[in-house]
Amino acid sequence: MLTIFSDDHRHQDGKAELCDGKIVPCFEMPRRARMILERVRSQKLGPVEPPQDFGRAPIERVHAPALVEFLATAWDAWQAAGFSHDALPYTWPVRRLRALEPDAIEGRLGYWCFDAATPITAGTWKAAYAAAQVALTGAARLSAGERAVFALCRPPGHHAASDLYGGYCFLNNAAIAAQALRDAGAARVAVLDVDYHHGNGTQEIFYRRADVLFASLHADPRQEFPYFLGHADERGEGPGEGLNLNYPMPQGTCFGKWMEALEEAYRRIDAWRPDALVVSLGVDTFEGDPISHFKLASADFHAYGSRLAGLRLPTLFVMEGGYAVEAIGVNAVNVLQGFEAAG
Ligand code: SP5
Ligand code: ZN
Repeated sequence: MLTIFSDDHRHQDGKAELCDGKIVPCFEMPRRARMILERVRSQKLGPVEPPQDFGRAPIERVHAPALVEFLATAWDAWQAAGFSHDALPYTWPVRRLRALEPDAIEGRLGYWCFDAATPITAGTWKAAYAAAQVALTGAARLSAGERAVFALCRPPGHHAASDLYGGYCFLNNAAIAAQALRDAGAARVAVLDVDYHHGNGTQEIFYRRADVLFASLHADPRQEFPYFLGHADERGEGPGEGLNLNYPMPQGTCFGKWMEALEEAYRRIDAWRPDALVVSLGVDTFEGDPISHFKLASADFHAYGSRLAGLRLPTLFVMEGGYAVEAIGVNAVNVLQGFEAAG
């Protein structure tokens, strides 16, 4: 399988995030991508190629230009305000307040970002932009006839909505790729999100769309981040009614139960007859993940990778979460090898 990778991911190297009331070192770190790349190489998964540059236009097919401009300029504004440490928000326009963008960068962060765990650093834009180009290059190769491509994106993307970032995500790589597949001629694209956390950003972007189906297996938002989206009764709206499929599961879920949800999502995707599949590949469902609570073992990743090949669709794997850094390469590449083993 072809892997697309950009070394520019290393420019997102945040120092700290707010986690359960404590400032802790960022879980989303450069070593994650290095470990995955190392495993791709040692397992001889296939060639590794750098991304092409498709510019900002395909990013703005799913994101508000104002968010993209904010991300591209926030660090400069932060520096101009006299700060040199990572930029995190601390006030948000929640209910009873007004969602008007203020002038002060300290307030603008809370306007555009929904959590206090996604630091903007000097290199954030460079890294996030590169990750989007990695996803776009993967989509282009799929459109050109590849059976499957691995977009080794970092930072991740599935929590980023059309005009909101957060959850370690800045640009929604999977949504950008799905839209690019549509624009290259695929009439229907399915996005299957297997990250431990709900893909709230992807859901929002395609919620009213009849041409993109979104299915997500994740920890119940009543128990887990992102807390405020991802319930089973969110089924899409208008032309997208019935094309948003959420499978929330309790903390402690084992592979058997998880696989039952995957089978249900599989049937729905298969019955919808899409032209391409985008997999938001988070491996934070692993039993050893430091911030998550599902119980998948490394071999389980190989098993469900094999199952995904059964859909017989051109498939783009887009890397999302996974924080057990020593195992992340094995787990991610196991999915890809399982897929390939099943043809
Ligand atoms: C892409 C992705 O996986 N983003 C996940 C963002 C999760 N951020 C919140 C983490 C909160 C962890 N709190 C539980 C700590 C357990 N000791
Ligand atoms: Zn996650």
